[in-house]
Amino acid sequence: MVVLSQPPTLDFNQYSLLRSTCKPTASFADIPEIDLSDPNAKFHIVKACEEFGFFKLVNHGVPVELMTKLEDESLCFFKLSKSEKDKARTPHPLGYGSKNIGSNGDKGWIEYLLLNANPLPIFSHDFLCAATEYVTAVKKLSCEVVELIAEGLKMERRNAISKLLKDEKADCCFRVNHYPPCPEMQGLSGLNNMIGFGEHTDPQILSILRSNNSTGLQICLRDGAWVSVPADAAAFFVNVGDVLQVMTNGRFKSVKHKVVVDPNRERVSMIYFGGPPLSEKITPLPEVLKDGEESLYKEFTWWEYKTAAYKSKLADYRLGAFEKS
Ligand code: GA4
Repeated sequence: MVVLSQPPTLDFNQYSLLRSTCKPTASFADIPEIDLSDPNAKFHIVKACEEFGFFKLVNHGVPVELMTKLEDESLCFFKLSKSEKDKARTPHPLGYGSKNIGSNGDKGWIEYLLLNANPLPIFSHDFLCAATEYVTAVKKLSCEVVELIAEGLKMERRNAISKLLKDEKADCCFRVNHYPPCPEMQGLSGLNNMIGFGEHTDPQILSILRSNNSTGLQICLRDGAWVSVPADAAAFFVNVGDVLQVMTNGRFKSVKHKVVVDPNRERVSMIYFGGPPLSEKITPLPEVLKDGEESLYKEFTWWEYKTAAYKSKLADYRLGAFEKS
């Protein structure tokens, strides 16, 4: 395949609605950092999920080369001409996409590959090899993390959550996001931000993100303040998703997050979304409920929740419709 130099995939003039004026966000040094080799990691993870719904994972055992290999392969793809990339546009929602996020009108300064992770579809050979290796490693890591969560919550069934991710019908997906630099923003005041991926929570159980050494990811704290997550290309960042919020009866909160674009630097992030099988009933784990505590949520399957999520707008509070009144 001939690699052409990249013509602009995104047109700045079409993006006026995505330029948000908001206070520059403070870089947040207090993001909980979990060292997986620490024997107390399970307790730190539970605390981080309760306080932030988000944490950074170090000493995770996944070689950095595996990350950079897939990042390089992905960049080779994103450097292709628009018409080449458009050949990978498959029916919604899997395949190559640019500018449009979901199918309900959300837009971002972004192009991406969104793939089913279980199994990965056939793509370019090198990309597929790198993606398979990477996804296998991250899937294993996601199982380790939820097993530590189960231990930290003092659950007898260590595999109560991980068995859902390990299931051959687990509904997991994987995306590589490419946020091209946006030099047009450079001259504008520091109060202007270009939105790469608007604020949202992830619907699944948990998501594991790795990005190149670029900033842009912001998370919303419990008090509503938005903070920037300092970049670390060797670490993973873990998000609690909506399903885990329900499984812990609201003890963990799915974290609201978004990405703003750096005017000068491209950002590449790779995210694994661990979801349960479509038919799985999502209810609070019995071990998590205290005596007499009732579920805050109506009973629903992942299929029902996913279907509703895909009809919603990115920033909607999707769990609202599933809460008991
Ligand atoms: C957010 C998390 C994942 O990226 C994703 C997204 C999906 C999409 O991009 O098609 C959604 C979004 C995400 C939540 C609400 C719906 C669906 C876009 C959108 C407006 C792949 C997912 O599973 O949910």
